[in-house]
Amino acid sequence: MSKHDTIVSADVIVTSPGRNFVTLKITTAEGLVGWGDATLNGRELAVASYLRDHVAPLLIGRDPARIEDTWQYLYRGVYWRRGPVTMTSIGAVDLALWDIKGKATDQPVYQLLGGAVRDRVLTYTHATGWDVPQLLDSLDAQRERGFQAIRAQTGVPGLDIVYGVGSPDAGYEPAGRGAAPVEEVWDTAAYLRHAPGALAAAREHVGPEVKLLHDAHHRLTPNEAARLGRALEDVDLFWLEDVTPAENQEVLRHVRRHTTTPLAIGEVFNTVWECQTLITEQLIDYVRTCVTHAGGISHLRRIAALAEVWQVKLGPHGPSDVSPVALAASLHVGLSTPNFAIQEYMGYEPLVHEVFRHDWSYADGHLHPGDAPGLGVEVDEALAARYPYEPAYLPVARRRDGSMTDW
Ligand code: CS2
Ligand code: MG
Repeated sequence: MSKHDTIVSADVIVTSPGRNFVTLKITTAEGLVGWGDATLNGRELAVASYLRDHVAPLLIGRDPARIEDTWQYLYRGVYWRRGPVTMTSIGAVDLALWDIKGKATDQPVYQLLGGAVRDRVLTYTHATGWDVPQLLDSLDAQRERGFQAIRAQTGVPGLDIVYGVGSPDAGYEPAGRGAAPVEEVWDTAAYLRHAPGALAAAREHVGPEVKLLHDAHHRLTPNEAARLGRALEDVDLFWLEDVTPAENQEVLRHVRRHTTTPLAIGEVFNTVWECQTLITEQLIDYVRTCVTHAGGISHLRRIAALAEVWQVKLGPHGPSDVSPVALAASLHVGLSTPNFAIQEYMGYEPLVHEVFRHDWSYADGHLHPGDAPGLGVEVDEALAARYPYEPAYLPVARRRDGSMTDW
């Protein structure tokens, strides 16, 4: 890329090869193409419009090499800063520009981030079951695939639908297709009666070495979270995730006072400022911010840098509802960031791998971004065009009395 290269187009591709993905394509005058993931599960079209209507026109003519200046321009220039739509849009631009810079220098992005600090990135995947026997079978299946770290989620007696539990033979996709969210019934008391026993059975089954994780998915009060964390201490979890909605980060002080079970929070956070108290007061052990939803590689590295000062590690969100472009970007950060601990990897349906042809690879419980220039993902636009967007929403949850709670 010469010093005179400029951005000549920024196009948004919405495709649905089994589920909706939003991808930003930035092209330069010298023919370089960069890809950025802009998928926000359940609000995909909001990000597509933000990019098409308010960001793309501002990118034309800009220097693609000026990644940080573009980040600052889009973050400070919007005035109405932060939030998932804005930060996902900025994240998509950031990923695409890092992709371009890698291609222009013929380097995988991790080399531009300081080079590898490890040989491969530890990953975890999901095991799930409507009951404990099904969960144990799912744990066995994931261990046979080589995973050393596995998240365990089960159904709860008395509840028809529970977060994280899908059909045993298909991946779990939380967003239901249709014009409105599915409404689920949630019962915290039933969950707290069931979870400790189910997870203790999982630990008994897999033995002491497998890293077990569990996601409470924002549903507990601080004291309920403290009780659950204490009840799980003998299960020796790698982490207990999203124990409570963390808009009020100070409530984690209560949880922290009562349990040493490691805590992970952050997948719904979009900037370092939302993680600041959690990190600087060491209220968490792992920060979960996702490269797509937290402003891209440039901002995820800022979060990592703050976390490193306070001995907090990164465990980025990596569900099937961010694209293989996002996973690639997260792995380039993971390979080059000292306090990066683990990458979530739910896997993708075969068609998704055809639409997003990637250089990253999985083996023996670890991932590697590959050494292709840039992020190492190319989008098959013709194939993507065959799968138009389909309305899909994440569920909502109500208590048994009908009042809304957190899904
Ligand atoms: C979950 C996600 O992977 C996780 O930790 O919290 O599955 C989350 O529910 C989805 O990404 C929401 O779209
Ligand atoms: Mg989660």
